[in-house]
This record gives sequence, C-alpha cells and structure tokens, in this order.
Amino acid sequence: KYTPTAQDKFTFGLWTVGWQGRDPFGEATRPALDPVESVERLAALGAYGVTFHDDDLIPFGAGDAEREAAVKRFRSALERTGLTVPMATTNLFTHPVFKDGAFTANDRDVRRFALRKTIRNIDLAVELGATTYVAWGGREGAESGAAKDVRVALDRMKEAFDLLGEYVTEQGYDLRFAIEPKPNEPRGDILLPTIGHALAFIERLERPELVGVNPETGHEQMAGLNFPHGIAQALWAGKLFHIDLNGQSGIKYDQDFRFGAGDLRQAFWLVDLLETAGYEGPRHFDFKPVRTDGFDGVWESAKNCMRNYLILKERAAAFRADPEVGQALAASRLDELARPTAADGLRGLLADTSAYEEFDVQAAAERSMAFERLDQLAMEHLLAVR
Ligand code: 3MF
Ligand code: MG
Ligand code: MG
Ligand code: MG
Repeated sequence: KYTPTAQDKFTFGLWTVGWQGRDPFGEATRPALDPVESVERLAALGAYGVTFHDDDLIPFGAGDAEREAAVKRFRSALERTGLTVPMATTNLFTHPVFKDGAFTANDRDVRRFALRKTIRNIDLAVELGATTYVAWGGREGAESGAAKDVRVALDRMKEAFDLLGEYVTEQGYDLRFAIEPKPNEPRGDILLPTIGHALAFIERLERPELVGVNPETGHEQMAGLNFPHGIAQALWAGKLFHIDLNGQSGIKYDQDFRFGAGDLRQAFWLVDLLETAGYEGPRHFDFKPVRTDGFDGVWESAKNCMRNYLILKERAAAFRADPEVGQALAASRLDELARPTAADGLRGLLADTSAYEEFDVQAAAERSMAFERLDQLAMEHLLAVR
C-alpha cells in the first residue's frame, strides 16, 4: 500500500545514502558507497531518480580519463535501472579553497574557479537529462562583521547567477536554477538565509524567470520558521522549482533526519500542500541516515522517507475528504478568505457604510473562529483514529 512507484517522483541525492557519518566531532562510521550501488539499491526501493554534486560522482581534481570512466559507469547504471537525473548541483563547500565561499569569496580567483567548476557540471547535468540545477551557497557567509561586506557580496552573487543564466541561455539548455536557502552551518551566518531572502534576491537578477528556490525542511526550521508557510509563499510566487525533504526537531544544528521524523505536524501540512497545490516536481530527499547505524539503517531510512511521504499523503487526503472537515472549514470561514476583499473596488469600499460606519465591531470581535475543532480533526486524521 505504501510502496512507491515512478509516478511518485521520489528522488535522492547520492550524498544522502552515501553519507559516511563524518561530523565535526567524529570520524566516518560507514565506508564509502559506490554511486552505482546507490543507484541500484534506490531503484530497487522504488525511487524515480538520483541527484548529485559533481564531486559525488567524480573525485575533486580527477583527470579527464577518470572523469569519463566515472560518468560512463554511472550512465550505464541509470540505463540499466531506468532511474532519471532530474537535478544536479555543485560542491562549492568541501575543498578548503572554498573556505571563504565560492561566488562571494573575497578572493576573485576563487570566484572565477567556482563559476568554471559550476559551468563544467552544468554541461554534465544537461547531458544526463537534468532540468533543474540547485545552488546551495553553503560557505557564502561569515563569522564576523568586517569580514564580509554583505551588500558587495550580494553584487557578486547576482553577478554569478547572471553569468550562469547567460551561459545556459547561450547554450540553449532547458535548465533552471534553484537557490537553496540556509541560515547558518557551516558558516556562522549564510547569505540568502531563508526562502524569503532568496525570493527577494531573485527579482533583482537579469533573468529572474530562470531562477527559483529549492527549500529544505530543516533549513527553514533551523530559523524557527514554518516550512509549509514558506513553501506556500514560494508556490504563490511561482518559484518552487525543487524541494529538499527531511526532518528536523526545532532550532538546532542541521539534523537531516529522514522525512517524517522531526516535526511531524509540519510534515503533514507540507504533504497536504504539495499534493493539493499542483506541485509537479520531484519529491527529493536530502537526509542523512543516522551515523549510529550501518547500511541496514541507510536503506531502511531511505525506504522510510518514501513510505512516510505516502502515509502522510493518505492521511492528508482522508482529512480533505472527511465531510466533518468540510463543515469545520466552513465554520472557520476558509471560503470567506477565498473571496476578494473588495471586488467592488476602492470606490465601492469607500462608499460602503456597512464596512465602517455601521460595522458591528463588537459582534465581529465576539465571533469564534472555531479553529480548535478544525485542528483536532486534522490531528485525529494524522494519528489515523478517524
Ligand atoms: C546542506 C544541504 C546541501 C544541499 C546540496 C544540494 C549537501 O545543508 O542541504 O547538501 O542540499 O548541496 O544543493
Ligand atoms: Mg541541508
Ligand atoms: Mg539539512
Ligand atoms: Mg539540502
């Protein structure tokens, strides 16, 4: 019943199941995974696709022969399994050369290298069929005040996306960019820290239509924000190009739990939103299998990212289909929210004495919104007791 199919469009980063468990305090607890094995196992679990950073597939600094061999093996695994590559991205954070960032590093030569590294992987991404290119500015930030002139750094960030937009346009690529916001970690503070910052930035670019967002559950929640609300605003702006699903318990380090762990209620509302708002992109998991577990836990958690999504999809659909929920929604006047406030225009509003002069403020203030009943119904559907 909760078995995924290709229609569900579940995708995983190679770096997720491939995470070896290295953290700031401890060494790897698992050996490296061959990308070919990841492709095969994810396909067997019912995934639709895989995504990668250039360095997940081709070791940083590899020569042309090594690069070609790695791509060839990967491509044949994709062909064998039918897995797709809807998205790819660049690692601009692991190598020490990126210690002060990439597109906004103070050093100009590092910025030029970062752009060339990105463009090189864009070519590969397009060859493999990707239509979305994610950009997470992991090291674009600072730990101290004078170290980064943020306004100037944003000029450089804009310059980078303008150049990348020019490149894909000139090449005639069918590829759009998705900026992934994150408030902090690994930098003390990262530029474009939330969905809202990224949306505002995109509008300043030369080709805003080519750039959207790739929000991650845990990243918004690290800032104490409501993830479904952020996703709703991205959808409203027509900018939800991609999404990173995972789990996070409150304002802490980036926990990257499997989807469904962490804030379960936000996960429920998120699935309800994605499934009803017409989002058609991949359901991409960016999680880290806990470092306490061996490969048993890696494949168990990958399977359960998808299973939890499908369980929540069923629970959200049951909530929406319940006639009592329909009544509760009406009692809470969601239908009224959907009505324009002044279809009669400004003139109508100003002429309407019932809107102000004769408005019964007291009566309106006393009306219950009846939200408690509505939320309890949601909770009981989530807990499957209805
Ligand atoms: C870090 C992340 C990144 C991005 C990845 C894809 C390593 O917190 O979420 O994962 O998702 O770089 O752009
Ligand atoms: Mg992350
Ligand atoms: Mg995360
Ligand atoms: Mg991510």
